[in-house]
Amino acid sequence: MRRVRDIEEARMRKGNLPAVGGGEGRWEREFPLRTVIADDGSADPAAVTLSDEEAVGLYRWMLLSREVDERMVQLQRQGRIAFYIGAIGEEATVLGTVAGMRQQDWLFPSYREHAGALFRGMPLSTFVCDLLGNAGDRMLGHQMPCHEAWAAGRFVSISAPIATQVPQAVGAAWAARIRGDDMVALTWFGEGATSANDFHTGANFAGVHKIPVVMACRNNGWAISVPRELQTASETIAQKAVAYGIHGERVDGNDLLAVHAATLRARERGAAGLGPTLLECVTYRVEGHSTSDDPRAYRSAEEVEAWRARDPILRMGRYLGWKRLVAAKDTEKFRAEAKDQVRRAVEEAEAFDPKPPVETLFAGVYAEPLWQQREQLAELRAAIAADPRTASPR
Ligand SMILES: Cc1ncc(C[n+]2csc(CCOP(=O)(O)OP(=O)(O)O)c2C)c(N)n1
Repeated sequence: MRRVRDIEEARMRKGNLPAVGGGEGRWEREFPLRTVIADDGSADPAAVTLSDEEAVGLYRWMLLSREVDERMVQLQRQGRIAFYIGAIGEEATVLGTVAGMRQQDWLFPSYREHAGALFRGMPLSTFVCDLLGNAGDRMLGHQMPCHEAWAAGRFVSISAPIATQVPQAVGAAWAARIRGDDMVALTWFGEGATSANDFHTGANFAGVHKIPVVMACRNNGWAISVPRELQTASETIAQKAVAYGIHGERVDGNDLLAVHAATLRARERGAAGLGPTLLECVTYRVEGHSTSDDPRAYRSAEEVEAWRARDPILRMGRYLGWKRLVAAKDTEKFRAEAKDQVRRAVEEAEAFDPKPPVETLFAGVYAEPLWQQREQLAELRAAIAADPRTASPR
């Protein structure tokens, strides 16, 4: 605990930039933090890779993502869902990257990128059904809540075991290249995941074989209660690319335009046969790790407040204001619409039966149920017939 406090104090001395590198040396210069939106909201038009319409659209996606996260935490607190893990403060990183990819590209998320699934067409009510594990849940209640997949949108299942999605993305991209498909895979992970074996396995293989993959690191400063500085002695995450002979970049992850432009560059490199990119998006996890976490136990309110002031939604709002595309009253309207959209989705989801049919308990496990499964199912049916509360959700 003492050590964490020392780290926080050091961060504050540096202008409270926990995730902007642990030192002031060579690597921060070698991998400069790229930004597009200036503090006053202005941007160099030559650096902007989104049309006005796309920029407004993505702003609305960020607002929706925020609303979803806030509402789902409320549902968890009310006991209506069991668990939630959101991306408050990381919206520009998630949406800037997914919007920089093409529809044919497969996405390999960690566990905070729900906005990516929604952006790729997963209906919001289906997402909520998944959280409820009810009859509308496409995972049939087999997954942990908050572990959605959306195959139609090429969004692979959320992956809780740290960094396992990295070699999976590399493998999928390799397969696509062998088949001659124009597909670049995108995978997301936290900075903590760059200490895990699978990150290294994936990065190494992708480097050797020049695999078309965008490795997007959401450097949000914390791996649950472990600060970035205790996670890795690297000054930046981007510099880890050097060890694998791959391209690395570091962008301001709270600047949607910077993230989008960097993703386009990374995708282009991959598609052109130049191999993977490790894209470090410097952002901050403003809330707890998940609904099971209380970050007040291990970090100061001061640090969090300083990051709230750097909110990616405010930043994008300033840009759109500078462009005269969105005024404060428009934001209020967008917010109200997002709220309504989420309210309707929750209503629709809660109208489903609270559990998937009992027959689906073993669905998708074996092509033909095993005798043991048939026996267990018969036993369960008998128990439900004897006392229907056996099947009740709570
Ligand atoms: C292999 C494995 N070890 C440990 C965990 C427990 N765990 C869940 S999230 C997490 C921290 C991950 O931090 P980071 O990669 O920085 O991502 P963030 O949560 O900050 O987005 C840990 C240790 C796990 N899910 N999988």
